[in-house]
Amino acid sequence: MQDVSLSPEGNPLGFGRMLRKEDARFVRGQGHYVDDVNLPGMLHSAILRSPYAHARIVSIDTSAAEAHPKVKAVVTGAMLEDLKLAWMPTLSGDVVAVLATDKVRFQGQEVAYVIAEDEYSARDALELIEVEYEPLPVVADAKHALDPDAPVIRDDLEGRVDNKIYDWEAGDADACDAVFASAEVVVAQDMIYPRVHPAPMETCGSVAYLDKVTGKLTIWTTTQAPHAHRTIYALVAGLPEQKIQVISPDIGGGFGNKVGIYPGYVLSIVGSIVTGKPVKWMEDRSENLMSTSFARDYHMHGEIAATREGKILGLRVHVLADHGAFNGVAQPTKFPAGFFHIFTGSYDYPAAHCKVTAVYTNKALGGVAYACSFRITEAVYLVERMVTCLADELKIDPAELRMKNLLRPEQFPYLSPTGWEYDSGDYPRALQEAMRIAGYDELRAEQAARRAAAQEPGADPAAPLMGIGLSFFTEGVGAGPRKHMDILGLGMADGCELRVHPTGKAQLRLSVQTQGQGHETTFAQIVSHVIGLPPEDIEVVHGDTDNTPFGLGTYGSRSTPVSGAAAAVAAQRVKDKARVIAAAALECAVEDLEWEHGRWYVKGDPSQGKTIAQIAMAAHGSLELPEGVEGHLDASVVYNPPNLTYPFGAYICVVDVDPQTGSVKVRRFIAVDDCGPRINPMIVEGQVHGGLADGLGMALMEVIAFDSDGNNLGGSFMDYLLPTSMECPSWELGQTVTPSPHHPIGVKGVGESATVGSPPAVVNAVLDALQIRHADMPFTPAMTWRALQGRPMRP
Ligand code: MCN
Ligand code: CUN
Repeated sequence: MQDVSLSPEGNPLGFGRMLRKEDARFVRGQGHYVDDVNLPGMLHSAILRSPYAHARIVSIDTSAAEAHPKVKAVVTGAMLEDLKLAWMPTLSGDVVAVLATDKVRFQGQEVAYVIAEDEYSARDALELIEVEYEPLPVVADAKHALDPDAPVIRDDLEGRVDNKIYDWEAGDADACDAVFASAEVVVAQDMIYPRVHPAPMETCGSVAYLDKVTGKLTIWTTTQAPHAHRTIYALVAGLPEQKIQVISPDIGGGFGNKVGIYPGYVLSIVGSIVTGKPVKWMEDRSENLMSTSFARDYHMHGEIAATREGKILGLRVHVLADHGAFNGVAQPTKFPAGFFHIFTGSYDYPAAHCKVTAVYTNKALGGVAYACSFRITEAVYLVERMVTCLADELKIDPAELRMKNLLRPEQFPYLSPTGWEYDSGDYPRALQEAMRIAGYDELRAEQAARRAAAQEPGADPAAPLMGIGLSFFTEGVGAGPRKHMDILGLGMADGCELRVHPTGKAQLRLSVQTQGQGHETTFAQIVSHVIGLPPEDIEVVHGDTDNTPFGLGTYGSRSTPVSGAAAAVAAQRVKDKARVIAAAALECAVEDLEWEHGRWYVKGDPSQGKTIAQIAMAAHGSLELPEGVEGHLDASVVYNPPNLTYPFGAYICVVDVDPQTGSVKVRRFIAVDDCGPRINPMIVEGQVHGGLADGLGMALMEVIAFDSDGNNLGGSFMDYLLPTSMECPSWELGQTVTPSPHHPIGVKGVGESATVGSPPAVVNAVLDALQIRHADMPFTPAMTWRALQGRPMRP
């Protein structure tokens, strides 16, 4: 594997550092996003949203808005009911209102839709719509959603008498209870993973055009899964699928925010049907923060059992999951709590059980999103907090306790107590590497010296409190296989097509969709790695359902594990076919050919050979090919992954807390990631940097809180704080490389790893500094200060 340094001489063949191909347009401001789509005669639109979290709609008067000179149409839920479009399915089999008809169920819910000549008129006209609401009691706190007197939020669903969505369990409860009953030590801890938001730079939007002559519907939209969206539009609107084209141009970040289908997308289609014109809908920042997929909102009770020496025996957990007013979670159907049941983490013990109770509340829908890996974020936070609490209880160094319990390399493939088969790993090595980079022993010595100094008479009361936090994570990314994993019945496999043109330049068509991850670069590198064409000669096509094969899209860090495997297999097929063609051209037997990167040659006579480009020309020419071999040089693959890939990592965070203000400074952050071989180490590092910033943000700043009336208190960037470079330290990265045994080129996903792994490291560091067993994130200065005073925490 080469790791060619970035150089002006050109790009590496295959794996290695290479500047992103897409940056040529991005750094010139030439990216093309949904809001850059402008069609002749295009109209604009805006959505009226509910100011109440829970209220009956008594009446809606749209007459003044309709009279606005620039308004073309006003749409209400009642009109959609006539079209049978008032409700649509969510990704988890619930239904959600496109426009509210009977009630509004969260603040920010869609109530009416205005289409006008320009965006400003559309927004002005929203203010002319008169809605009479009758406010209802609100469920703002998941802990009270199941109270006997709680109002039933989803009275639209037949036979509903309460707010429970489901109870779901994994693991062996009896075996787990037996272990806990006889364990020497049991530590219990409640913790909340607060509601946070992916907040991509570009908000969500779409431009829809239904051409009434051809019957073709074209939708330019912010989607991480164009093919799945197309199928769902076909099912919802009853339009023929071959007449629907979903185009996802450049996307300014997704982070899970663009997996689902939002009412706004459907409304832009309705707008085009009603007006006969293309209609654009783009939400603003507050709409994005208030109404599109939030993440987490898990209230967890964990219990960990161990021997006095620190051997972990079992872990059990009960989760209260706040799903908001509609169950809109995006995850494989069989797993209502996503992959949360991977919560046993990276350690070796047999007893585990979890129960997840999900409830409706008067909040926006969502539940996954924000680099969630289908809830592995919550799982890793739980186990890494529990292990740290156990270390505190046993007075054992948290690194030592982890080292004692980590799975050993010879245990792989490892079947976890909740049924996951971890593919490969060398965990102790990764933790040792992180401790080496950190200088762990010296850090602990410094901390001890500082603590001792603080006890001296006349010690400086403003001296920072130093904390060291660890986390070790195992991720499972790359969903399917399709037998076990589907979304709304669509199996999780991905297609890929590779065409090598006569002149030896290639085109690779993907079913996944990049939102900043650099697929145009890394997928070209995958093909280059296998067939030896330079990456710049391989054009990656994605994000247009008319021009790419079907597949489930980009989320859960699945692109490289699934679609990347498809690309590698397609390239391998091209290479195999090239061998047959080379044999015909060189008039020798296939077995007599030897491969060197990019070229087949005759064994023993390297001068007699054909490059892939030469073979491509021959494949399209008049060369006589053997029986059964078709001309041209291309391949088409559907890859159904046999298992997830299991990347892992060891993170160490060092913080200094100001005891007088509660402000937390992250002094150092060491991240050792193992995602198998790195296709493009620069891109992997960028993914890790981004994820670490996310994790730091969640641990220290980000939370979408609600008041008791269900008012969203995080609806703008004034209240919903995101980290900037000012809060981030200079990340210190390391790596180990453990290939996946089942992936054709051994790679594992990495896109969400750092977001999954870093929050517990930061939280563990802050609590270590405060010398407190537990307090809930985010550790804003106020929250940290309050924790220091021993006061109860509140958001
Ligand atoms: N890669 C690599 N070597 C590996 C593994 C990955 O070079 N061993 C490269 C990949 O080829 C790809 C990138 O790293 O270019 C991320 O790959 P992967 O882990 O397969 O993740 P996906 O491409 O499926 O991206 C999804 C993931 C998710 S789910 C979220 S959320 C998130 C993340 O990516 N959203 C992002 N990172 C993001 N980065 C940006 N800039 N924008 C987002 O919206
Ligand atoms: Cu869960 S956020 Mo990413 O899978 O798109």
